[in-house]
Amino acid sequence: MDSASTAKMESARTAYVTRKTNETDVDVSLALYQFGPQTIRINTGIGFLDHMFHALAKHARWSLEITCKGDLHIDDHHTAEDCGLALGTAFKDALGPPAGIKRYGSAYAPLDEALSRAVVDVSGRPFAVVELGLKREKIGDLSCEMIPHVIQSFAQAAGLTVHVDVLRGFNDHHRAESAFKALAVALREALSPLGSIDDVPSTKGTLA
Ligand SMILES: [Mn+2]
Repeated sequence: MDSASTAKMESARTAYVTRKTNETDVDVSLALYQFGPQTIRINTGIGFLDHMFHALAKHARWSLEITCKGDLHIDDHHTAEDCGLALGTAFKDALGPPAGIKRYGSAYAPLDEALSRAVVDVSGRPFAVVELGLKREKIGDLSCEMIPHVIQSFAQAAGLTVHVDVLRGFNDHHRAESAFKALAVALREALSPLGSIDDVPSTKGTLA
């Protein structure tokens, strides 16, 4: 792409989402195509969740800012779920009509002994199968049961079909992180420009 179309792509597919309930107050700012230096600032109040969103943004080549003030005095559930939903909404808003993109993406990402595979379809049909096989109760302050739930919440709000599997790995931190990295790389592929901006990648002629 020449620099004019690069600049156009960078400015076009961005979103700002705020989601406020009695349980959480989330702000998300997302730029899906960041060709220059990325800005990534994540503060959800849950360190390991920040680490996962940071890995996702970094390897998807997004600029992403998330701040959340959630009811962590209860537990991590609302914060983790609502951050996933808000990020998904931002993704959907930023992308707009899913034209001029490859649509499908798949990737493997290792992290030392751990290996994950992610397959995504920017389909407008939310469906998530997430098999992480985590054994610990928590990683840092994030419950392991919430980790697949974050990916499911993101996929649901974003309108993505995702299949994420951790294929092997002993260390749960590595397993989870490799899953987010694989998802990031798969999304980067799925969003890669293909054809013209009027080109809807569907035989049906629409992805809604
Ligand atoms: Mn790590």
